[in-house]
Amino acid sequence: MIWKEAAAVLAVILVFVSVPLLLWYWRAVVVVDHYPPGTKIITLTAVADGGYWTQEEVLGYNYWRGKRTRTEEIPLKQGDHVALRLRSADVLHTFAIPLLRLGPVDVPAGHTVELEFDADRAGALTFLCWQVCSPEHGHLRGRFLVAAGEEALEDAEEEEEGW
Ligand SMILES: [Cu+2]
Repeated sequence: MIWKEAAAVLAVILVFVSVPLLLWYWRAVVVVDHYPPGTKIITLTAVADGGYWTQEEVLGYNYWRGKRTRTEEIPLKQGDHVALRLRSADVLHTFAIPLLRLGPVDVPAGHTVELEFDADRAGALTFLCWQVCSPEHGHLRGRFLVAAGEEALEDAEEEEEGW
């Protein structure tokens, strides 16, 4: 009898340990591996209540709890290949980077929408929610700040010399 109980306890412990481990493995290995090496992976979650995008994790149980950091500026380097993993914490949002003619793509709650782009040009790239999702819809925006890469600077210098 005691063996059966011990086996049951062991099974429960195994589940409690292996489920988080599998989740960690999924996120740290499987997700990262499916992008080209060197890809910058950025997760953005849209929140209608307050109207913001955040890089922090928003889950069902912590939606109403605490304040998350509004992501307004994301630094990038010129030449970065970026993989966005877009989520919604609540209603249907839509994501777009107008300057790159990227999107709008629907970001339904409960899904992770993948979107990749190359930060070819230095400067600011505004990203925003494309549809009126909530009274605070207008605040659902931010910018990628693409810093000029060294190669780009060298190219520019060469061009100048050529003149
Ligand atoms: Cu919106």
